[in-house]
Amino acid sequence: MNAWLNRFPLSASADPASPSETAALELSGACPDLKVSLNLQKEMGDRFSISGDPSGYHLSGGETGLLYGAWHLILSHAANDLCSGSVESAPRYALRMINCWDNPDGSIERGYSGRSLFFRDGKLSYDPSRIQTLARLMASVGLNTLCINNVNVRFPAQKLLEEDLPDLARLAALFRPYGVRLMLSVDFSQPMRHGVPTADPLDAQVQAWWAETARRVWTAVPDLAGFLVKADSEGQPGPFTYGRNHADGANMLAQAVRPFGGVIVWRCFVYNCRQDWRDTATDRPKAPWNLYAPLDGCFAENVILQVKNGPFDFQVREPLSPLLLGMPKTQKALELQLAQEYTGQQIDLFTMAPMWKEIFEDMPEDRISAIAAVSNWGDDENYTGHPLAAVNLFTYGLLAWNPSIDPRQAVSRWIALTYPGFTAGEHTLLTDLLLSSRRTYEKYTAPLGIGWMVTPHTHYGPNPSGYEYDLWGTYHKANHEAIGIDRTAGGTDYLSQYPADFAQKYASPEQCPDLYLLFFHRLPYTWRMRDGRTLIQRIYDDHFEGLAETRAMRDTLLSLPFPEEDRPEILRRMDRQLANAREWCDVINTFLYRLSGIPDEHGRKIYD
Ligand code: GCV
Repeated sequence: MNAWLNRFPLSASADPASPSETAALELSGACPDLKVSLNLQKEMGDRFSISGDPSGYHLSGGETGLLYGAWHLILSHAANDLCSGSVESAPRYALRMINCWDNPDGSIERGYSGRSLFFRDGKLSYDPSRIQTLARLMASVGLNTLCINNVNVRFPAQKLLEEDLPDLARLAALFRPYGVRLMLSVDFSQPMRHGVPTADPLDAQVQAWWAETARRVWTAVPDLAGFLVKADSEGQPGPFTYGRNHADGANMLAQAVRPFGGVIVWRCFVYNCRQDWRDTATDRPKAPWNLYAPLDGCFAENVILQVKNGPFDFQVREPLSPLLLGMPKTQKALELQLAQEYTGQQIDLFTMAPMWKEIFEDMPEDRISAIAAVSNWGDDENYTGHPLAAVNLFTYGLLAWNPSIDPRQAVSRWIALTYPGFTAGEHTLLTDLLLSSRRTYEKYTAPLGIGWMVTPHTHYGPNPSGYEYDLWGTYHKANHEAIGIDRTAGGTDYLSQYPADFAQKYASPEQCPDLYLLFFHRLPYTWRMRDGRTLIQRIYDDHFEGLAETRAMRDTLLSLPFPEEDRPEILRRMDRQLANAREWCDVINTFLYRLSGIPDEHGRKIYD
């Protein structure tokens, strides 16, 4: 098991009752040689302050603040960087969430690390010691909210609000001492399972059903964080059926949960998933803004709109979703995806911290009030399938606490905690490799922001025409002359959804950053890039480079002294990544060569 806290066993007899008690236990278990006096100041909440030096520290904080402060000390101790002086720390966001897409049958939608840690055979069923490890993993990096079930709520997940409530209460009790509050994804049409003839949010019977349901649920789990809702999206029910808008739907639920301090996290991933590919008037990335921006200011105080980082769906590169820069009168959460659905499925390496840095460079931190990420864990022994994919879970916690973290420092800290035996040189090699892995993956997959050249449905491996004549609104429209979509004023006008200064960066193909070029522009293969290369040559070069970098990555990994429990798995997955990179490189280059008829200037092998 390669989780970073594997080296800090909690004593088997320990059964903490509260986060502050957990803090004391964790410290005494992990750092018996460290003298720490704890000072509980409830009003500090998640915040903590530390003063002292390695001969003794004073740690003050609220119930959870002490826990996060304790982990700060434990991890600093383990990474050999305990400091003298004082530290004050407060999280940027109160809600630091993980969303699991786990189904009651134990499967995980877009899960790449085994089966669910919570569900089996239609109900909650778990190993308490693994739950404790998960809770500790979350607490150790300051994560505090966990939605355990899939946003696609399919029967029998509804039972979590019904006869499975006592089981839910038992699970919540396991997480509570670690400062982790549960959340549930709910089915908007659930009242109809109980004799209510409609799920219309303006119907009094519906409102009464949700109010009574909230009362029952919060009686069983008094600190439940709230409900997460995917409505009117990819087959999920929602207010549209009744001619109502999403503020009507979200506010009705918000009213039901408000007496108990609950929030409604309402997802903005809504688009027409039955588009006709012949329809050029519809441009999928425009959908979230068109739907939600007019509703700014209409949502209740305890509603948070959860917005994916890009306007499509977690592609290797997308511009920032315009919703994240707009809707000033609405609370928003940024949604990231740790599960590597389109980004290598925890076979290929894809370290996300550099990508998140770019997101926060485009979006001031105060535009959002919460943060969420789709989980990348499952019941594989090491939790994340690929041992090195744990870096994304760890660094996400650091980011949720402080979005200005430096990606290099965050990744380097995870390596120090996970592979403490590495020399400084080995440590740097792995840090560099992980930090460059996203760019490498990007080079050998879909070019220059175009996205969507993956194998349909599984989303692993190349299939450039796979989605081209399908219903999902994800087209590249490559023909013999050109590729890409014009999303400027002369095209679909998606660009106008951004503030003018932001839009300006992308408006002309001459100025648009290369990596976003084909997201915003349709260009001939002979287009001259700023560096003098033609567009097609740049695409060929990227693909050959991506493959060469993957080969080099393999050599580096082979040279590193990973512990025996990780090494075979890392190398096995690396071989699969290399095969995948080769496939992508050859398929994309061949696809575009066959269309364009333009050979590689360097005469490298492209199949015809
Ligand atoms: C949970 C994409 C994924 C779906 C996922 C959906 C979402 O479409 O492929 O598996 O459903 O996003 O975020 O709701």
